[in-house]
Amino acid sequence: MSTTWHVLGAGSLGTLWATRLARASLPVRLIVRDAERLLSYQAAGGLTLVEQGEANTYDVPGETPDADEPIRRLLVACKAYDAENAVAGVAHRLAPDAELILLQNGLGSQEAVANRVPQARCICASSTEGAFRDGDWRVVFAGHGYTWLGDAGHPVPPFWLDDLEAANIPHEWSADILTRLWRKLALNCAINPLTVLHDCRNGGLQQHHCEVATLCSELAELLERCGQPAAADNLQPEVERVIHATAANYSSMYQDVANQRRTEISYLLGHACKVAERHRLNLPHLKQLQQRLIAHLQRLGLPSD
Ligand code: NAD
Ligand code: KPL
Repeated sequence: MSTTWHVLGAGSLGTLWATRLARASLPVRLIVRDAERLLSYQAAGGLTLVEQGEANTYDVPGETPDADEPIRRLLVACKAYDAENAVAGVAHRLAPDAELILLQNGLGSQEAVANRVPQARCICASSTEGAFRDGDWRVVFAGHGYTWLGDAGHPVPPFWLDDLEAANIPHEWSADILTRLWRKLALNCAINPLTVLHDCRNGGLQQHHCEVATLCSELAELLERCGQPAAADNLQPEVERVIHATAANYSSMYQDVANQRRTEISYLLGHACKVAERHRLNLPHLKQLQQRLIAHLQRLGLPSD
């Protein structure tokens, strides 16, 4: 009998994973916030995944954090700023051999979760898949990609990667997951805040080449200093390649701001600035970018943490 996948967070990525696991006949349960959300979920009749215009609904059983069943495998699919609290809400149910898969972008939330549940194995993920919600309990699979998974403290891959294979979730076990997370964080820091401040698509940053280059050079300095030289390697050409390849897209932070949603700033630029400070590294442009972004979010009445 396969171990049940408990999915915490019925948003874009949580639904994308839960529906594909369910489609492969693997046992999945969805943990929603509270009894009210559970009623709403049950009334909807399941989770809907829209792929290439075709919608399919999967009757994934739902439950609240205070359900009885012990949790052995937990997919944490909340935003970075919600992850620690959400995990704290189910910590009492974690089995002694529990494993957590953390889907959060950026850095900082993974450590906070791991400290909260020191007995559990925490596996970090970095994903280039794209999905968005077009209704309650409904998600559109918008961009095919890949998910890298890894455990910085324990290089042996878990046996349940077979479940991901069966569910057609493209993935790879990564021995250097921290390097991948830092590289993605650096890309996001060089691109996302500027798209918000210049109010443009990613391609609009081609007009701000010098500003991007200066940020890349400071980010590379930070990566070198915090023991991630591989993540610093050729950062600027990679940022320019991504700007070009995604020229027509709005960055995820741009979309959050446009939809008046809280951003993950503290786990991206905020984390970079915090680590720089810890290393007594002076990165004036990065710091100024953080201050400009915070001021911008505050002007819009959005949380700046
Ligand atoms: P989302 O906002 O769509 O979903 C998060 C869900 O978690 C929401 O439904 C929210 O209600 C739920 N949640 C929060 N606290 C909870 C709690 N205590 N109990 C139960 N549920 C709770 O977010 P998302 O877009 O799926 O992003 C999740 C993470 O994945 C983020 O860090 C994001 O940056 C990253 N990511 C997202 C995408 C994407 O395409 N959406 C791609 C790559 C990475
Ligand atoms: O990941 C991204 C995002 O928008 O969050 C890209 C497209 C790489 C821009 O930083």
